[in-house]
Order: sequence, then C-alpha cells, then structure tokens
Amino acid sequence: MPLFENKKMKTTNWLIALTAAFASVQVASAADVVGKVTVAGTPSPEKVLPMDPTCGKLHPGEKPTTTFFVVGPNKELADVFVHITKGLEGKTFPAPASSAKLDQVGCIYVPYVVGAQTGQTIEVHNSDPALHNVHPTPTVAGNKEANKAQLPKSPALKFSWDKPEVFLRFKCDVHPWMFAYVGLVDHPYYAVTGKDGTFKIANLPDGNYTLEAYHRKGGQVTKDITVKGGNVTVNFEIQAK
Ligand SMILES: [Cu+2]
Repeated sequence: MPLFENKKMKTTNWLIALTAAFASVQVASAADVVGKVTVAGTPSPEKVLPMDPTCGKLHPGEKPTTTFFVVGPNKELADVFVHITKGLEGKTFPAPASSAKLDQVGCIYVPYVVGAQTGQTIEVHNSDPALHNVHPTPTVAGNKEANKAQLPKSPALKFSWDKPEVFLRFKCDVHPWMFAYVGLVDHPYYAVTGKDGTFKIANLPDGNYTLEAYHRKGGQVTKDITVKGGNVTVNFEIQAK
C-alpha cells in the first residue's frame, strides 16, 4: 500500500475513534449539583435533653440539648435532606452494597439525619455502655415497624425498607429523647447538609428535575433545575420555626 493512502487511512480511523469517544461522553453526560442551605429568621431555643444519670455521666460538664436547628455563624443550616423529587420517573437504581450508618453515642443518635436508598442496609451501632432499644417507626404503607433491644457495644442491628419515606423516624424506648431521621429515597441522588450548610449530589445525568431541600422542622423548599453540560449551583433558604 502506498504510503499516502496508509497515512490517510490512519487519519480516518483516528477521526472515527475520536467521534465515537465524543458521542459516548455526550450520552453519559452528568454533573454535580452543589449548593448551600441557610436559615431565615431565628429558630426557637433548643431544649436541654432530660438525660438520666447513666447517660448524663457520658457528657461530663455538658448539658446536651435538642438539635432541631443546627445553625452556623453565617446562618448555614445542617441536617437538611436535599434530594431529587421529580425527573427520575421510570428509572430504577439498584441499592448500593454499602450500608448507611447510625450510631448511638452518649445516648444520642449520630447523625441526627442520614440519607439512604430503598433496599439499602441501614446499620445501627451502639457505642455506649448502655442498653438501647432501637425502634424505627415508619408510617408509609409497606414499610414495617421494628423494635429491638441492643446491649452495650453489641453488633450492629440491620434494617432495610422498600418504600421511599422522608423522614423515617428512629426512636429509643429506653431514652425518650433519642431520635434519628432517615431520608429514604429510591435513587442515589440525595445529600444531607453538613455544619457548613453545603451539599453535593454527584453525577446527576443531564435532564430537568425538581430538587427539594427538606428540613424536619423548617419544612420543604423546592426548585426546578436543568442539568446540561456542567455543574449546577442551587442555594436554598429555609424559614426558622
Ligand atoms: Cu437509648
């Protein structure tokens, strides 16, 4: 084969490969949705938890309070469950193999708000030298209530539910101030704001969506967003109660 033709062929092959690579990037295009949640107004003062002596001893020199509104120096709001509520219809997402985790530390559920996917294992640990009674109380039809005693530092209890429920509550029957809340959805596009109020939902495919920020006490705020060819920044403000 003459040198010229060979070179031309190589160039053509290279172009085909490049076009194919570009097309596959286009098809799989996705981006991160990032943002910050702040609170408007001043939340009601938190209440001191009515801890018994056993639990109180785990907090020397402290008086732990409720954590209804965890607010940063610039009104950043933690424990907000941010998730897609519209735009994923007809798609299914297998539950991740990893577990979502709750722990009990000093007779307080940690974290207070956690996200999980339907079908995903939710592990509940007991890091305390105290007996707890882990009592999830779902209210969505098809999600079963459970109630299990958990000895000090015993193996994690495991739960999972099939129906979305925001929020699915955990309580403890031994310590009436203990609560945790699970944002349970049927897809992986959710996040919980940290103490800096920020969240990041990674790799959301291009499309039109409704994004909801849900604070357990402050309620829900939604925004319509479009993901197309780049990251999206969405900020929310939630009214104090
Ligand atoms: Cu307890």
